[in-house]
Amino acid sequence: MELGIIGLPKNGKTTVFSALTRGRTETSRSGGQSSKLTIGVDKVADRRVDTLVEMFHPKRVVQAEVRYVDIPWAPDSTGKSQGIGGEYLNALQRSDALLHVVRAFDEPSVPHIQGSVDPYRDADTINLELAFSDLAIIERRFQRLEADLKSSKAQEREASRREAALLTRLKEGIEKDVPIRKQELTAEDIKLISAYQFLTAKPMLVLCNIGEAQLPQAGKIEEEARQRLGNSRVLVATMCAKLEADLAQLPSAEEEEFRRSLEAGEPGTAKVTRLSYQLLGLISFFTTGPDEVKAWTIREGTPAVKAAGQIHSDIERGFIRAEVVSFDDLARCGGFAEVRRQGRLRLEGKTYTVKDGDVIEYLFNV
Ligand SMILES: Nc1nc2c(ncn2[C@@H]2O[C@H](COP(=O)(O)OP(=O)(O)OP(=O)(O)O)[C@@H](O)[C@H]2O)c(=O)[nH]1
Ligand SMILES: [Mg+2]
Repeated sequence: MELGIIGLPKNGKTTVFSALTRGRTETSRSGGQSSKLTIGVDKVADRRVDTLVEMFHPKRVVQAEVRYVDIPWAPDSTGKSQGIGGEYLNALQRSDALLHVVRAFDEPSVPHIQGSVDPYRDADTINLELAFSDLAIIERRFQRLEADLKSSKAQEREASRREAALLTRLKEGIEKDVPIRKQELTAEDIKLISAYQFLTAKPMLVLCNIGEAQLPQAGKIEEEARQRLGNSRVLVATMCAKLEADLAQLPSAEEEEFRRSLEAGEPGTAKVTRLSYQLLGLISFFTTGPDEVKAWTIREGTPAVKAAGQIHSDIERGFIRAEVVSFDDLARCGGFAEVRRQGRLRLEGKTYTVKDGDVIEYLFNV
């Protein structure tokens, strides 16, 4: 899973990025001085993995990972409706979801480019830029389709006509301020436009970056932001990015102590991962053994045979059955012997829908 961090200049994107990746940067792709994408990885903390490790003492532990891309906002494009271009656009298009940082913190030493702090105005500005970008892509595609419509083959003309009709509908929606993610689309529509990676189609997590002094009001700020910006595909959270970035540098025992004394609540990384999984409809399943305990991330509703393909295409191809126990049952029993004795180990076939927290052993034959 890859999340692209966006937001106006000096809204705290890089601070959020450091908090989420604990300052561990994977790569930094640089194209000129002002344009720079930084990529980092957060290993998803999951208490279930910790329990499995205690139970199996494996040689290796593989946690799930979330990749974050810190995407600087090109300052001169803001408000000029030129749309987003180049590597920024590519990075945004590659993201599974957008992590939209809006500034609620007040800090006189860091003046806001608009002269005042207003998270809703900032959110509108960015959302408008995303809309411009989609409109520009649609416009370019229209030009191509027009040429295709003159094609000699009736079948191609028909396909182009259908696509043009859909794009016209999307365009009219965006112009009425309805992002694509809120428009009604059939599964076929979604397939047809998936290659365009429209930015307003992407699920979004709006992260309201609050100052330390606002921590006591975090709940209230979050609720208001949720009312104004949230829906099923736009989740909203508050985070004190500067504090979280500082806490992320500490050893975990100290971090917990500080967190408690500052009443800083759920760690920012945990909050963002939890909401991103929810936003993208992702769940985790686990494989265990003396060699390795590993967390796998899949979409909700994935059948066992497809989930097997994540591990290895051979297992998907040669699938015989899956032996499944829920994490809760396994933890309660303390090991597979007891799980079997209590009859909690289920034999499941190809079409079994994997549940969050399933511990799976695949039997296969190639
Ligand atoms: N007081 C306070 N300062 C913050 C907070 N978050 C970020 N800052 C400060 O605001 C400044 C800008 O933060 P960055 O994280 O660099 O913001 P950015 O969005 O990455 O900025 P650009 O990359 O320049 O667009 C830095 O000096 C941060 O220390 C916060 O929650 N509270
Ligand atoms: Mg930055």
